[in-house]
Amino acid sequence: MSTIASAATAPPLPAPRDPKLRRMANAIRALAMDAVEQAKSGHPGMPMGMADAATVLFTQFLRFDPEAPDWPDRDRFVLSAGHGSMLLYALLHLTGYPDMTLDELKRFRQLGSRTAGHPERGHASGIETTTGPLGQGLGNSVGMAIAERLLAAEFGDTVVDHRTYVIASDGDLMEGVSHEAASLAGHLGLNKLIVLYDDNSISIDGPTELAFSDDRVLRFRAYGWAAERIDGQDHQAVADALRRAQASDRPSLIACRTIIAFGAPTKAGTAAAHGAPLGAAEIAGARERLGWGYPPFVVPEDVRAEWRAASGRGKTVRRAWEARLQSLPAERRDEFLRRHRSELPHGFDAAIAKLCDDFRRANAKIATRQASGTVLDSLTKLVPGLVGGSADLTPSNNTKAKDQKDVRRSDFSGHYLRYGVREHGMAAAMNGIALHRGLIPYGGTFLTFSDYARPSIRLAAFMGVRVVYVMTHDSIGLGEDGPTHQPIEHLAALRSMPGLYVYRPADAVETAECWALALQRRDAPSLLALTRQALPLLRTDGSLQGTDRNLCARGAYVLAEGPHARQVTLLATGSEVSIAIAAREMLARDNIVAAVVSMPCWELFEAQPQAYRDAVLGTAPRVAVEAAVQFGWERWLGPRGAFIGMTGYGASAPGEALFPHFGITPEKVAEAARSLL
Ligand SMILES: Cc1ncc(C[n+]2csc(CCOP(=O)(O)OP(=O)(O)O)c2C)c(N)n1
Repeated sequence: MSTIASAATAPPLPAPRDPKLRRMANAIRALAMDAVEQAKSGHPGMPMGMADAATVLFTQFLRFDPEAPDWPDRDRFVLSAGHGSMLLYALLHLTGYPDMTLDELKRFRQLGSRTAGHPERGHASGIETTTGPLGQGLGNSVGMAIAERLLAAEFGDTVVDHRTYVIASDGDLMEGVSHEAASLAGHLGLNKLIVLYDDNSISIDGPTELAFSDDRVLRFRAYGWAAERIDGQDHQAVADALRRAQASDRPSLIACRTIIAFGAPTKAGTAAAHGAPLGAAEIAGARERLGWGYPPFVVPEDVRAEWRAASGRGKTVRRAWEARLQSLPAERRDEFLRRHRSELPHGFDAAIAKLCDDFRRANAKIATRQASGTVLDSLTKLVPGLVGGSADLTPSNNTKAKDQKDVRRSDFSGHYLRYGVREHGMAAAMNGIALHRGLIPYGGTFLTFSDYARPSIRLAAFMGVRVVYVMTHDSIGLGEDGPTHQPIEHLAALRSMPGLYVYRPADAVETAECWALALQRRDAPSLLALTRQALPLLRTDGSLQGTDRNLCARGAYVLAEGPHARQVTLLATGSEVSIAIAAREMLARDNIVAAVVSMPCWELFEAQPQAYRDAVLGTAPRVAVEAAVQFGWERWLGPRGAFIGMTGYGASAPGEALFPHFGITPEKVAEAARSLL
């Protein structure tokens, strides 16, 4: 006789303590089952397991208002286990977010619907961040909680006083980025961060014990969190735990023991319910066991009314907040609102122009990382929303401005974050800070370690958020640290990422211009690739460049033109622009006319009209020089081009020795140019 339960023989469900809340949760369960079934794709298990905990959170704790989804002092809710997106869509629908209609639920995972497979940001109001790649949401939530503390310290807790709630899964807690993020959150004592962990012991491969045996509660306690285990399907237990978490002086992890696909007669508690439709028989059995006798996508009026009543609470809270905002002095209020509109302050352009002038006047040979530090010394005073930081490379990245104070556990009045050696956690937190709004995060590491942050950089690009990566030591020019630290393929890899603006300025003036462009672009991340080694100032000629025009804004421009029609065009970025300039002088001695094009940002250049691009690139043969792999340069070289750069990894030696060693010199560039004539 088979011991496997069938839909007919499955034991009845235990009676819930609170039948009303269970019915409200069952609405989520039914919508999740139905939408996944209709799409023939998706993840019903997690929404069904966490429906009770989510119902308690949304009806009794979370402060939100579907009529004003972006109200600045709302609580933030992050679904880090983004595969369970039907949980969020069902919640947004039931609480009355106008974007989330029943039709959208019926179009789950279809082209052009608001209900993407994972809760992608921007598709529908009420979604704070996209979290398909596990662990990212937790990282984002740490950034959001940091942003809340920083803004509260600046504007006061009468206008900034909200919490960040997260639902995370086993997968989230396995991912490395969540370890980094949790460790940082514990260190900073982010007590308004509350994570409901769906402790269902199931992942795709089967029971989590196959691969996951650390004690999560003890681990989070060791990070400095308050952590406890509860029955995640007991509404009272969830509410009590949330109340304790709200009162805690540290971030909280509430491990909610749940049953994946709770209610499903045979698939509950199994990996089969994780990521596939349950099937008609199983759904019918679940409806029966849950006492949900309604057709697909039908939510009875009494349940709908309960949900609406619960979400109606938010309006009163929001209105009270608006009144408090009005009571701020006008100037503070304007500043608060300007910051939330992501606008830069008046005087920004003038400050950049002055920085360029100062660099020109000083005409000093400095590294672009040093120029970046000088830019920050000035901009952090003018742009109070800038929040800097570095993954433990502050003195190398020059990311800390003179007047910036460290953010500390007990003091969030500073604007500089010591992220520790946590590049991925930093990048994920930066996304959260930017998504929160009100602040502009920038963070530093070595360019080669962009790989350690790449999944979060990709999400920044994908979501279109303004974060600035300050990535120094951008080539073999960094020298002695050797090939592990010398980026080779990184520029190509980063340039291949849609939506990311990669800047590689050639001198101090270009560095200031690229910083301006990065901050002016509200809807995309930017990455500044900066040198460790000193570079000569190239933009010395104010009359050629104009003092008030940002030449980097078009991505590439002619830095040096011939006295006559050019015979060759030398293309370069960053530290190699000065090599190209030197090559041009060598060629001039042989009466060969060469133009030098500086290309600090390919993405901006690509966006220029064809006529501009043609004029800059010219019709003469081209030689490109960049201390990196050629990959990608083909598009600029044309049919008769040559590339001078790297073909393999670097070496440990002083930077000045490495450029000749790898043949990246003016002589080689000139030689390549001659060979094309
Ligand atoms: C970084 C990353 N790796 C892999 C996946 C694919 N994936 C989606 S859910 C999941 C694990 C599911 O287990 P769990 O997190 O416990 O979720 P549950 O089964 O409880 O819904 C995996 C590996 C992913 N979304 N992100």
